[in-house]
Amino acid sequence: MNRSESERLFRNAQEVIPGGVNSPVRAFKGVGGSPVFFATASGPYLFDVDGNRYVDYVASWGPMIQGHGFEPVVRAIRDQAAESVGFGAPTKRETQMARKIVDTVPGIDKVRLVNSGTEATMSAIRLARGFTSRDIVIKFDGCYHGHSDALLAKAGSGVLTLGLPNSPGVPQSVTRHTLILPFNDTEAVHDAFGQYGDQVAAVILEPVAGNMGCIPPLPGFLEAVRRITSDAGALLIFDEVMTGFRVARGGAQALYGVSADLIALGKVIGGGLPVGAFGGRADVMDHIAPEGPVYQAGTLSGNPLATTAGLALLNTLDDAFYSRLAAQTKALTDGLGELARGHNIAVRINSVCGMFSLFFTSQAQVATFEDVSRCDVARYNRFFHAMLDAGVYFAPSAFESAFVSGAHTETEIELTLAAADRAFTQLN
Ligand code: KE4
Repeated sequence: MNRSESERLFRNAQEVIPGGVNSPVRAFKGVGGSPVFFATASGPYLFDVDGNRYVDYVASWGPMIQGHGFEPVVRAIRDQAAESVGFGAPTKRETQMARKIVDTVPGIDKVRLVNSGTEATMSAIRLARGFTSRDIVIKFDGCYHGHSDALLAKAGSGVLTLGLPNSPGVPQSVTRHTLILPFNDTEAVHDAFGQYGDQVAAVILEPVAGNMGCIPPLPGFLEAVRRITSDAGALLIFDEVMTGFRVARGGAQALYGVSADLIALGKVIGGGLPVGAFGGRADVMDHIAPEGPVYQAGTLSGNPLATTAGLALLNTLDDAFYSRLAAQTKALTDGLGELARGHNIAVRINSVCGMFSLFFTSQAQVATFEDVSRCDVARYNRFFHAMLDAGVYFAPSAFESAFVSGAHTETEIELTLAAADRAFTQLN
């Protein structure tokens, strides 16, 4: 497949943008080769600058849950842009967006809109620390919550030693309040609270991890974390930036029946435009300025264009939509699994409604970051490029999730399975 124009544009981009991209994963460093530059998109399809068409499973990393160029969103943006793209003052639309989130996401009494998932989780952590007057935050290995300093931490030498920076520029004085535990490890959470219990402000996790590939919670894990945090007076923060309005209409809380104290949202709620949000119990949220003392702010937070786009999308996501999305996801992942078995290729496919990952491994399950690290990344990368050349665009990293949209029909599923059949042949 000819991608010479993408390669030329990438060379140009690298002259004026670090790494040629505005977010690292886009640079294809994980899979090798030169990133694809896209020109336009429609429904489940992307079209690159060389005129090649791809079935899209990145979905702008999640937001395009109804596919690209979704008419209700396009029309809403067009109409709002003609009125104003921003005032820096309250608008009715923000209240409508907040009401939609409060009415749909369990456990959210009040919500603050921000501009990214990073802002949402960073603000939720500051709020939890302010509300509890405690400093320690517990996160899990392989979970990603954006790039705020406190969360760019890696596990210390021992499981229960406090975090070390995992990026230059992050002071150790910040990450020493961050404790990193193995995901899906209830005993580790018990032990951590045994050692730090009354110092822990919050536990933050992706209820379905999506940033080490798709890793659903093991039975009982979310319930145990909920019980342990409640007993210790710590807050439970669900980072649903990826799972919110994706894995179910009420997100992972609805899917698993476990309620958090604070929930971070992003991606889908912006309809493709920059929107994040954090919300939760009113007694906690009322600690946020100007109502309370915990400071948080944003020039474009809740701006009319982004909230209009987000609302236009959210208003189309009813229960019937999620039933169809779950069915399409299952049809695709069942088909991929069957093809891999037919080619005697060992894969483990983890999936929940609307998102999934292929792990090239013979392990019986992939449930922790350690399991993920034992998977064959080189094989994923060869699979990725074989699919790309066959016109199917998966995430350019083995440590990401693939996303299905409401625009993916049986046609796209058959195209994808036919491409996978050829790709698996090339892997043998
Ligand atoms: P943003 O600041 O990128 O809007 O959101 C950060 C974030 C927070 N929480 C979760 C669960 C997330 O998945 C993300 C961002 N996800 C990545 C992809 N896995 C965004 C893609 C990128 O970094 O370019």
